[in-house]
Amino acid sequence: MHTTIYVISDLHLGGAPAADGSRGFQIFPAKTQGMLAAFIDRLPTPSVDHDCRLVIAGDIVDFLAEPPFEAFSADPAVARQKLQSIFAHTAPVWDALRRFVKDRGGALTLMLGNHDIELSLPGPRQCLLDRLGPGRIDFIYDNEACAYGRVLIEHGNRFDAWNAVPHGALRRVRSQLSRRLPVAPAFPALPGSRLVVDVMNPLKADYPFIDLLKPEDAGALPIAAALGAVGVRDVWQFFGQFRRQWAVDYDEATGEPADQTLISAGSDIDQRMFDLAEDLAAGGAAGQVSALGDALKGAANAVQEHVRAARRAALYKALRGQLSVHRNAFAIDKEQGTYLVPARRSAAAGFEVIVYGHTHLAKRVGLGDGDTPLPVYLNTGTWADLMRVPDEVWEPDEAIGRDALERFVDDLERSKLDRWRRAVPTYARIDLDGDAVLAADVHFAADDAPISTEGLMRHLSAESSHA
Ligand SMILES: [Mn+2]
Repeated sequence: MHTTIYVISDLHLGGAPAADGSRGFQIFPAKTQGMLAAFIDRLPTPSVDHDCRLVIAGDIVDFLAEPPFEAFSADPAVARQKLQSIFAHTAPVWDALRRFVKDRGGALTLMLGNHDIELSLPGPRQCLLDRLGPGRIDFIYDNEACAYGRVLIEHGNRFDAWNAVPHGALRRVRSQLSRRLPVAPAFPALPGSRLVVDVMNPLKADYPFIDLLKPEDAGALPIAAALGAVGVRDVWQFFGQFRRQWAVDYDEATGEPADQTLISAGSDIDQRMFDLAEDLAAGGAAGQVSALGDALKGAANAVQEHVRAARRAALYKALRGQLSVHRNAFAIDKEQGTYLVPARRSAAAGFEVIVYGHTHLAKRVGLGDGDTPLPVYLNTGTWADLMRVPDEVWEPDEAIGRDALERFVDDLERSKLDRWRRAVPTYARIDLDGDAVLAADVHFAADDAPISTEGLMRHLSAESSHA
């Protein structure tokens, strides 16, 4: 029996379009919805000797983009309403999934991420299944990974200290909710979600690019501080408390991400990013920035010229402070240790293909000795929009870098985001004969070509098709 498994992730479906028809809180605009629906309709129809499975490996929808904005929608009725609103704004995708499952007999596996944990609550979960079925549908939560023979698939957030879900706590919430009993203690919002709702969302009116910075971790702190965000210190403190209080709740069976070699809690990078953020919020010209943080909540674009200049200087410092993180973002064969270390551990346990999402950056990294195609680590990338900072910003020559940044920020402030913002949808495809892996790679959805760094740069810099 042949099986082809397609894996996509990080759709972040949700958010209402703005009143003027622009994207508003959507990072998955209508055009990409059409592409995704076409992709799903193109998937092979299963036959007696060839099965076809689609796995959507987390961050399917984005509850953080739905008003009223909160880091976790604890009230299941509210979560349900948000899900209905998401269905209404992204109907072509759900219609295509339903055709695949119900009309064509395709197998669909849904996995929980970190922006869609409310999907696991009893009410929303039933809503989701009703929208898609009947048919062969699995919904995987409670921190289980998906294993198909020697293929391991997971969202990848459990290795990210800002966005790992305390699944033990989430399971207790569900157990209470299913009996309509009061939930105590309340489910703790994730630090990454607090960062989105408390720090980044208020910046969106003036700096719509802010929600393209993924995943939400310490790297966003200096940028937010540079843009005059309030609440950076609060979120940092919350992060520290959260780690101490909930570390035991990540994986009840093995305690795995409590293992400091796997999860990057309190790492040097986190501390350095926070220090830089503090520095930017307190120091010199940028000091005026925070003092005027309230301007952000008032009329959009009411930011004065001298504040704007201060913010640019601070933003330049913030971006330059993250050079090492950004440099390899679009190199498809370079992945952070945060994800490679656990992927290697899974390879050592016998898996030949390890697939994560979450980072929004498509990758293919060989885990074997030499050039053997297996074992391999794949990252599915994202169908949500990506933002590329122009290369010149990283130039060793500061004058060139500053100049490039000036132009970049000009565009961002004028909401000419289209020049820097692209959807470059990707998917992983794994072909199996029984348990034997015949092929495993990540492809561009636009032309089905295997990903390459050159191809990715070409897609990112292509003339905007959004405009
Ligand atoms: Mn995620």
